[in-house]
Amino acid sequence: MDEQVIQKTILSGIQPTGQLTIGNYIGAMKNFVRLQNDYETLYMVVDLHALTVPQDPKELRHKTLSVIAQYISVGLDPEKNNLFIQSHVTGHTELTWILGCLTGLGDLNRMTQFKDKSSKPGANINAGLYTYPILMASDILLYNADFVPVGEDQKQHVELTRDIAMKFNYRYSDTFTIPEPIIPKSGARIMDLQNPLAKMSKSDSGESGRLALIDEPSVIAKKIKSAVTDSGSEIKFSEDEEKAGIRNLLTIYSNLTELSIADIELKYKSRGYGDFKKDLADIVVEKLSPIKLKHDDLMKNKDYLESVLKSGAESAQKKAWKMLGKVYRKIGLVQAAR
Ligand code: AQP
Repeated sequence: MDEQVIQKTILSGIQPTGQLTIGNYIGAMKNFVRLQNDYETLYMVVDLHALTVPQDPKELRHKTLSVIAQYISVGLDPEKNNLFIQSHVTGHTELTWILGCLTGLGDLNRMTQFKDKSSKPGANINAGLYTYPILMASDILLYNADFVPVGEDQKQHVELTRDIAMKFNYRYSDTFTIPEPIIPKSGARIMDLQNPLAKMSKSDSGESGRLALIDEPSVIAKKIKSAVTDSGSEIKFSEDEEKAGIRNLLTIYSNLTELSIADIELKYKSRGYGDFKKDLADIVVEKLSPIKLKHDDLMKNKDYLESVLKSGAESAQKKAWKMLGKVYRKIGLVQAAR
């Protein structure tokens, strides 16, 4: 008899909190695409997470569909991946409550993303922002994900997920798979073009600090041209703080061309920042233009997007209910008569 090959599960999500950036692409989505052929994959738009900061309802609806369109545009095949919206599946918030009862306040207090977001002037510090990592743990554990492709900023949340899963398994017997993050070796933290000491972020970076996947080519060229570098002229990767700008641009260049940093340094050995930025702008435009075109096209075809979301959510829901039922039984909730 043929041995059945059990595929490992990959899960990740992106918040519809703004236009997706080249940081989201290099840090996370590039890996989503790379992994789609060899794993059972679930990629969500985490709209419930987005509610941790105030959202305009009409814009939120638009941005949520736009993220799905961008998933498809960067190369995720809806036939191979479960693409869905988090709020379309029952179970994420239910599991959050249960895991919340196992999570210590001390653990949540350690989360650097909460500290960063809540320390910003005028921050809206709500309970959701604080408990966000538990919702993320639920997203992952609900599907028994083995691997979670994320950028560097989400590593701590995946580590908390592992701790919560181990705590649950210890208390109630083996239930959850202990997930591992998949973080790219290069590009796990793409920096803001105007402030290369801060992460490029879809909601925190200013317009000229972030490169959106669906920016117009002329806008991309302008943003790269005005990216902060330093008073030097050598195209060289250095860990020095004052070289953060050129280091970031080299990282973007390398990730989009698959050329090594050493090869790029060699290529620009006797050339200046101006030449380098011009070439980088061309490379980024060449990479992003087809993504934008496909995205714009898909956004005109809402029926198609809805059909993708329907089948993605249906298949995710089956898995979610199975896991939620198992968790309810393990913790002693009486099964509802059906
Ligand atoms: N600058 C970045 N470099 C590399 N990876 C990044 N990611 C985010 N920014 C960078 C990764 O993208 C995925 C989706 O992120 P998210 O939507 O869950 O929210 P985030 O991590 O908080 O990213 P943003 O863009 O900064 O969103 P907002 O503005 O809403 O806070 C994650 O895997 C993340 O690591």
